[in-house]
Amino acid sequence: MTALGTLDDLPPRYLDALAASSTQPLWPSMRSILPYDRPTNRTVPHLWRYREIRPLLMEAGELTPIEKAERRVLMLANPGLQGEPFATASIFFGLQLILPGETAPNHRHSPSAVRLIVEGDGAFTTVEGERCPMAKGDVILTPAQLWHEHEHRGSGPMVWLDALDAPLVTKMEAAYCIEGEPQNAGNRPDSSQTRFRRAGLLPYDRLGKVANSYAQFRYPWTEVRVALADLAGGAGPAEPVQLAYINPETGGSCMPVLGFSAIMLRPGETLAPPRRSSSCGFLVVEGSGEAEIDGKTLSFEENDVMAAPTHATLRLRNGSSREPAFLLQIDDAPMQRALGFYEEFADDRAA
Ligand code: GTQ
Ligand code: FE2
Repeated sequence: MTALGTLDDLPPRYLDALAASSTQPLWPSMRSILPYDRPTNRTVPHLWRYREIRPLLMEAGELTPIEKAERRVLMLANPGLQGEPFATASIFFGLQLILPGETAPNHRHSPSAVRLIVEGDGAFTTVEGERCPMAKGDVILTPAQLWHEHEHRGSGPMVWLDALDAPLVTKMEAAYCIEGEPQNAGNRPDSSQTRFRRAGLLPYDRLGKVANSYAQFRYPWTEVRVALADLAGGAGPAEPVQLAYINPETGGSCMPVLGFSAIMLRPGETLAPPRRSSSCGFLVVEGSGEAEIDGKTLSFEENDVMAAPTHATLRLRNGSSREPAFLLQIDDAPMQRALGFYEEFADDRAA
C-alpha cells in the first residue's frame, strides 16, 4: 500500500486557493474515503436488553399520550454511532409501544419499515387496506410509500421492533412522511392466509407477471416456526437452519434494502456463518444463549436485540442443550447485492 501525500505536503497558498474554489485534493483523504482492505466501522457490536428497555417503554406510555407521539418508539442507538439514532450504519431499530384503545394514525413515507412482533395481541397494522393481525414473532412489511396505520383492540401492552431503511434514505436526503385519512379496512383475512397460504403455490392469474408490487405483507411466526423445524428435520448437523423471507411472486428478497430471515439454533448448536460484507441485527424470539460478534461476547435472552457491523465475525450459540432457540435476522445484504458488492468470505481472517 502506497504512502500517500498529506495536506501538510501542500503549500498553504495552494490549500487556500482550493478552499476558495470549493475543491479538495482526494489523495490526503483517500484512505478514509476508501479504507484499505476492509471498511472502518463506527458501528460496534451491541445488545439491547429487553428486560432493561421494557420498563422505559412502559413509562413512555405514561409520559407521552399517543397523540403527542404519532408513533411511540424508543430508537435503539448504537453507542459507536455517537448519538445517531441507528442500530447499524444502515439499519434503524425502534421498539414501539401501543396501548389498548390507541390508534397510530394513517401515514406513508419514503423509507420502508418492517414490524417484528415482540409481545401482546389484539393489535392490527393495516397496510394499503389489508388488515394484518400482529402476534409474537410475526413479520409484517410496510414497504416504501404504502399507507399504514396501527390499532390496538386487545388488552395489555403491544410491543414490536420496527426495522427501517431510514439511515440510507436520510443519507440520500429523500426521507419524508405524509398523513392521510383512516383506511377503514374490512375484516378480510390478510393474503398470507388466502392467496399465499403455502410456499410453492401462486394464484394462477399472477403466474408470469413480473411483480413490481408487494403481494404479501404478513409472515406469521407460527408457520415459520414449523417450517424451521421441518427444515432442521431434513438437514445435516453442519447445515444452518435459516429461512429467508421472500416475495412469493418474485422469489427475491421480501424488501429491497433490508433482508429478513429466521434462524433456528438447535439444542447445543453454535452457528458460525461466513463473514459477510453486510451489517445485521437479531431479535431473539425464543430461547437464550451467547453471541460472539468481532470477539465481543453478548448473552442474549428472549426479546433482546443485537447489532453487528459490516464484515463482522459472528458466532451464535444456543445456551440450552434441550430446547431450540429462534432468532430473526435483519441485514442489509439485499441493498449490497443490488449495488453489486455483497461478499461472503470463506476464509475468516479474523478467526
Ligand atoms: O410505525 O409507522 O419506528 O413511521 C418509525 C417511523 C415506526 C411506524 C417507526 C414510523 C413508524
Ligand atoms: Fe410509518
